[in-house]
Amino acid sequence: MRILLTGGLGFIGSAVVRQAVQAGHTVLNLDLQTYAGDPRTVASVADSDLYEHRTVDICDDGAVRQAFEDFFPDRVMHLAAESHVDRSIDGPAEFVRTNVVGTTVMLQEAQRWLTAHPNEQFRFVHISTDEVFGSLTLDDEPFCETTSYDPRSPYSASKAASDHFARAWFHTYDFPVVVTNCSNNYGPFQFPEKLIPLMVIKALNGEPLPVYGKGDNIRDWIHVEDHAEGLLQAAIEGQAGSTYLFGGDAERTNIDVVHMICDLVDAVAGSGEAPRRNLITYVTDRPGHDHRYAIDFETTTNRLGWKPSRSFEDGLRDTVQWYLDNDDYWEPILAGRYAGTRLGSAE
Ligand code: NAD
Ligand code: TDX
Repeated sequence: MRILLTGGLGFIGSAVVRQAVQAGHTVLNLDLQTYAGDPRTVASVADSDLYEHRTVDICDDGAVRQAFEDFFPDRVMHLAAESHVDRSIDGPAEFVRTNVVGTTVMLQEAQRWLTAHPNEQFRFVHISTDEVFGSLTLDDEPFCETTSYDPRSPYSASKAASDHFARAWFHTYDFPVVVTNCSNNYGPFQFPEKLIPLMVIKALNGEPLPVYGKGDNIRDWIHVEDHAEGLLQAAIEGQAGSTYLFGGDAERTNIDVVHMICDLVDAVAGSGEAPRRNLITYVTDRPGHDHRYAIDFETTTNRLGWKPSRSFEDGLRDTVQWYLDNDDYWEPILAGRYAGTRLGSAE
């Protein structure tokens, strides 16, 4: 495939780039390199003839149009976004710009290009999140393809809007859109504002571990490499107009996740600060904090043959080890563009 991919210097996009290039696909990566983008995430493939990066804002229609004209893609994989719920509480406007306006620019320029260069194989894969479906109680059934949208944070509202625009392009213009919605990802190269890397790094440094509210919120965790495999399969085989859900089959409360991280860090990093469970500090809850997300991905398994291959226990152990071995990835970030401070407390 010739994949025009957005957001490929970020956490999930870079995993897709690494897998795609290793599988022999040609990738043009459009990424503005915001605070969340980092070229080190794709260093392993950056010298390949199959890979090119351009510093492009997805809201810049001229630059996006030029990329289509130069590259002649047969797939678009659109991952560029503002992705952190807490930042969306502090500054929602940027989420509207990137996630809503940026997505419509990508759809418009892709459609313009496809109209001029018809290709039956062409797919526009729009990558989204389970947060668009809202918040579950313990008794609710997991989200599925037909669950109604009920976004509750500025982040999830902006992603929901972008999903609606993607589907509108399919229904209105017969443009071959595929939408994917996935649960919480974890793994190497995740920016340290997110729960798992933040807790691992703070535990390694012997700092307080800020758990929001009572720590009883539930997330379904999927390893980023499992998600990237699913996304590439959806790009290859996905039916235009279809939605594919990806989940990790690993629902955990936040406090259970933090306990696991404390115990793993105690085991791999030595006993200096042990037991690190003593570092846990309950802090003011996230405003509008969604209680539970859970995904029923059986239809995706039936249609794509995909299911996650890594258990949360194995994946989390490997991830903790990765952050321990790669302090040269996160130490400069903490010394520069994100110091590990609380975001989105609305205080
Ligand atoms: P990330 O924040 O790690 O990376 C986002 C990337 O987009 C960065 O490289 C950034 O430089 C780039 N970007 C931001 N604004 C841009 C712009 N205007 N133009 C071009 N590039 C821009 O995000 P992530 O966690 O890798 O998430 C990727 C996608 O997957 C997002 O669409 C997100 O909503 C979705 N998603 C994430 C998760 C998760 O758990 N992280 C789960 C499901 C879905
Ligand atoms: O310091 C923290 N303490 C804490 O208790 C942080 C950063 C988070 N939390 C809680 C909030 C959530 O219940 O941990 C849970 C996970 O938080 P995040 O890592 O911020 O993820 P979440 O808000 O669930 O959203 C993530 O999953 C879906 C991604 O950031 C989104 O991009 C994705 O769409």
